[in-house]
Amino acid sequence: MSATISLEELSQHLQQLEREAAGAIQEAQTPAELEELRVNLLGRKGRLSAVLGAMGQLQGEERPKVGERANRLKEQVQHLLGERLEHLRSSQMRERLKGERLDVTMPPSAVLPGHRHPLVQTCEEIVDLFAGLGYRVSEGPEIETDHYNFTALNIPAHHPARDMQDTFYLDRGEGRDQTLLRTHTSPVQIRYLEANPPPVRVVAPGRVFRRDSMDATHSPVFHQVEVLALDEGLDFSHLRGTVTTFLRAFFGDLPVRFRASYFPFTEPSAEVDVQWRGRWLEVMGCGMVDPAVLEGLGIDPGRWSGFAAGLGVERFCMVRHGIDDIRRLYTSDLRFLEQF
Ligand code: 2NL
Repeated sequence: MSATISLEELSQHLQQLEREAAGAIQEAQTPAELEELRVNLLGRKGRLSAVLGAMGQLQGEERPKVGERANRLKEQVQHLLGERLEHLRSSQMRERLKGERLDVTMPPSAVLPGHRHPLVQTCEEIVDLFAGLGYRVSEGPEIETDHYNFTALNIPAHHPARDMQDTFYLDRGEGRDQTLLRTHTSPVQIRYLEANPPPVRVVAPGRVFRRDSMDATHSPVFHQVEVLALDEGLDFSHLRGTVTTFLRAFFGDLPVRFRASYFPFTEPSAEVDVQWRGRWLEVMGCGMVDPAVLEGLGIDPGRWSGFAAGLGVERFCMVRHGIDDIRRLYTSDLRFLEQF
């Protein structure tokens, strides 16, 4: 006859199992470890099953007592496993939240700050300088008509700027109503003069369009700022003083020179150069508003005179920052843009 097991011994086994289980569960560090424990303790081939298996050796009336005891132990172990699992999960979540915490009070100097695109910064700076001289800021449509973009500016019928090669013409309209993408922001000033009697000081920033292929110095879309002053008694010295003051405010105190030039909408006209790092660079065009432009608007050129100037924002931005390729300003390369 095989060695029998007494009720006493089985009870001790169960007690020992209870102690060991409680200790092991408290020490488990991961849900996976807990699952392993559950299989070892409560699984079909686990410790509790082994104890229950030995129950067959007990006398009939003793079995229910041990059975009841074993069932209580099973429930207790399940409860402890559940508690520990809950605890591990919530501390895991606490750790994760600690790592993902966002400190909304952190000062901006501690993170990489966002900023405006260099082109936008340049444009705002230019507009601000003229705003500081008393100029009103005005904007207008990017889709213009032949009349506002060319005719009102004294640009004659067969001028090269009107060529299909240079201008994006749109389908709708014909004659003076022919639509096109504006090639400069001058039409904004024509519209401003139609709505506001002189004296006028206006600065017109915006996107303009020309049929150029993209290369290091050309883009079919670029940005322009034009300024116009119209008053009694304005002459070339006012133009020269305003442009020189503006350029020195923007680039610093450097030599500025005016060269005679030609635009259909100004007479006389000039191109303006600055001496930047020892080299003369052409940066803008200007002139006294041609009397024909004023007459077209019903403004008496005998009483009112004015000056105007226009510049490319990309060029200003590139000269200021030593950027050698206009495409840099249009390719959204953050490693490049973050430098400004
Ligand atoms: C350039 C030259 C210029 C103007 C723009 C203008 C506007 C009116 C009347 C007369 Cl409403 N003139 N604008 C005048 C001279 C030059 O731009 O090189 N732009 C990039």
